[in-house]
Amino acid sequence: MDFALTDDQKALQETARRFAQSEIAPVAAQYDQSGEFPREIIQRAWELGLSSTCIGPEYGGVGLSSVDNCLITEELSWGCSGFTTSIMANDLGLMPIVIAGSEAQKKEWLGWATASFRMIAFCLSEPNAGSDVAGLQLLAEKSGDHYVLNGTKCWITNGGVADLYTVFTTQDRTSRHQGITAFVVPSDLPGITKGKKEDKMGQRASDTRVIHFDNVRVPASLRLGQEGEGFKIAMRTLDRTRPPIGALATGIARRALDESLAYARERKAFGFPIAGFQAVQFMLADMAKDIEAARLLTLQSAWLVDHGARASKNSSFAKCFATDAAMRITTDAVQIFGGNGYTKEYPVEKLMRDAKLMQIYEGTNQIQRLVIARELLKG
Ligand code: COS
Repeated sequence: MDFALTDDQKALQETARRFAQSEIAPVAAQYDQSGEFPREIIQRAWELGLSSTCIGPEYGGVGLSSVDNCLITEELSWGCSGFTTSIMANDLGLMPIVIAGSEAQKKEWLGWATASFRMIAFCLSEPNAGSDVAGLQLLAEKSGDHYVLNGTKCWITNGGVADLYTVFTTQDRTSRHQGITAFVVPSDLPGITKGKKEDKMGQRASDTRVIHFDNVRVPASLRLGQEGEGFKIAMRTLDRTRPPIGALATGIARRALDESLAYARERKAFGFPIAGFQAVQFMLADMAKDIEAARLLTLQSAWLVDHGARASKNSSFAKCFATDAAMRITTDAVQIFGGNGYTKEYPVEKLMRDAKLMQIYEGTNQIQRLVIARELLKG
């Protein structure tokens, strides 16, 4: 077992770290306040090869491994998880094409996504089907050589800014997972309308919206895989995209620890820096220990993905553990900062708000536990 990174991985990590420190962190609070989408900065991340990393070189992409992607993601998220969610959502949106696209579809759409800067969104959740994917209702009715899409998606990251959606539909609302079919859908097709940007508690730089599909005619050539294969495409996608969510959470947690260490060394109480008090030291020690565990689980699940194994259980370990840890760690960071931590003058309240979303998106942590338990009980 070798825990050492290769020289290429170190260089990649360094590129992402410098980008996060110089381009993201200095403006993160400003975008958090305004809720604007930082398009130029996201584009620069793409230009550096830090976004859409799952596209292989045969289609013009950088073709990073899942481990490489996790290394980048942790660094970017140290700068701001809202920016990083927008960057990583491109890979989430592209992954169904990587997994299930025909060679012709890959050439067309992955090639298109590398030819110039494009934003992508993964459209799975609906107002009445978040955790229960098999219950989704967006209807795709066959009409000659087209499908006609009607329904609504919600909580779509990059929803308002995406050029392309991967959309999960049903052809029969009663047939649960067996009726689900996936499509590649250009976002400018007639009948697609975008709701307002959600006014979120955290990760406010990322653009999250409702998307309505009203008689949207999608050519049959844009169907991914066969009719009825959409559910498994979605599940296989999430198996691969949950490790980077672990990395995103680890980045938030690492930032909270860095801020806490600096503050604890400086802030005095009873005549001494609070870093000298065991009550604070124990919190710092727990933070560091949990960050290390989160990173190891994350990289292990990414390694399994890279080795072609079905990584459902380990991806859920990583997503669930790292995001719960980030919530605890950012809450403790606010505690270490005391009253100051509860104000926007200091960076830790934003980290705590940002961390909360991590326990909810890409499958709530209750769903992760359900996936883990089912895998265990399979025997
Ligand atoms: N890879 C491949 N196939 C999978 C799979 C996976 N990871 N997980 C399930 N399947 C298959 C099952 O083997 C089963 O196949 P058969 O019909 O051939 O037996 C089929 O898919 C249905 O699986 P299951 O019965 O487990 O489906 P459920 O409806 O019970 O739902 C959960 C499973 C809850 C795990 C799923 O709905 C889920 O992941 N929900 C959370 C969604 C989510 O993360 N949303 C976030 C928004 S996207 S950012």
